[in-house]
Amino acid sequence: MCLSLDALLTDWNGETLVVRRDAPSGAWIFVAVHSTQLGPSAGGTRMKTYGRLEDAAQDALRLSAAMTLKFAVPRIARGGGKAVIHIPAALAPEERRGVLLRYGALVQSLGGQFSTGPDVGTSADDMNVIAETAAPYVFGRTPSAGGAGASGPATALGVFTGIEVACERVFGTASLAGRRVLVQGMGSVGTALAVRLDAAGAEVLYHDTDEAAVAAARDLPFATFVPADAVYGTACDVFAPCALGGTLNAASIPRLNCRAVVGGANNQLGAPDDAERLRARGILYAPDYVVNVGGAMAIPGMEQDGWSLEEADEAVRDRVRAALRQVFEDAESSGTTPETAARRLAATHLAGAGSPQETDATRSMTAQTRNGHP
Ligand code: PPY
Repeated sequence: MCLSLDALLTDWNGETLVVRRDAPSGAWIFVAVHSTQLGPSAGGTRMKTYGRLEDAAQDALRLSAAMTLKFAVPRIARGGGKAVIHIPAALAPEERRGVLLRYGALVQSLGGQFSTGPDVGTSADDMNVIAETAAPYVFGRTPSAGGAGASGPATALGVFTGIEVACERVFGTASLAGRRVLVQGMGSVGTALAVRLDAAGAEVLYHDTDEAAVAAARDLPFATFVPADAVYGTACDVFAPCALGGTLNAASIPRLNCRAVVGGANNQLGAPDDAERLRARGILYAPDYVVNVGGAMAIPGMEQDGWSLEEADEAVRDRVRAALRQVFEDAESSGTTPETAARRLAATHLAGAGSPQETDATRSMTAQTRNGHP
């Protein structure tokens, strides 16, 4: 469904939206700062081709709101933001570099209100380029450029921990030995998750719509490919959405044949009702932003707070485990869905930092629109 910009902005309870037309490439850049209540905002830069401009804006707005929840649940002192670069078509390397440099200058002009990192369609190498014009507001550069590298492995560690917590709740043991997990999407998070699951003795099934990703996954001899029409119906213990958002919806949920859903993708629920749909089917859902915080926790932790890799891994494991256990317990004791329990937890943490967010009284939004040229 495509919403008007009016509806998108009215529904979004964030702070600032910057819109920039990149004339040389024909790209549109959206930087959405949803909240700076807990600290300056941070969030990845997503780069892809959308059907319509509204779709790109919607992605930036929704993803920025998810980042606020992601940081608020484990009480990380950052706010939610996200950037989307909507490119008209695949760009030649020099054109791509040009867009990233001009985008970096835009990030720099925000003066630290927004810092960025990798997301779908951008890599650690891209962060190196963006940092040429946006430093110090860039996370996740390559180690050779002084960064902590790709965020996928840390995100996968958090998702893996979430799967353990869900299994502990559903089966009475966190051990993954012999558990069957279906990974939807074999990008950087899905692949790292599959490797961890195999090392823990789980049986790994996977699907990806992209032929190159499937070809790469063939290098993982332990993983079994599942065709597109069997993704939702295949029997498994845990279904792990690690591709794009919206895969849990009115069409897919009735087909699921699993006990729990725990994955790395952002915004997995197509609509708010889908959390209740999952609960009605007896499927335990781990809210995406509770378990996919690993990259956003570990990379800034290592680059800004001086954590070692071991300290970052420990922080991701401990904080995801504690948060998800609490969310499941709160959901059970209050007779609600884990999604509602997690939102309440985030709201409590946000309220503790200052005035409560997400109430009608504080639902103020200032949309600042810029249409400029570099
Ligand atoms: C996300 O978790 O969705 C991100 O945006 C990743 C991120 C955010 C901030 C710094 C590094 C990675």
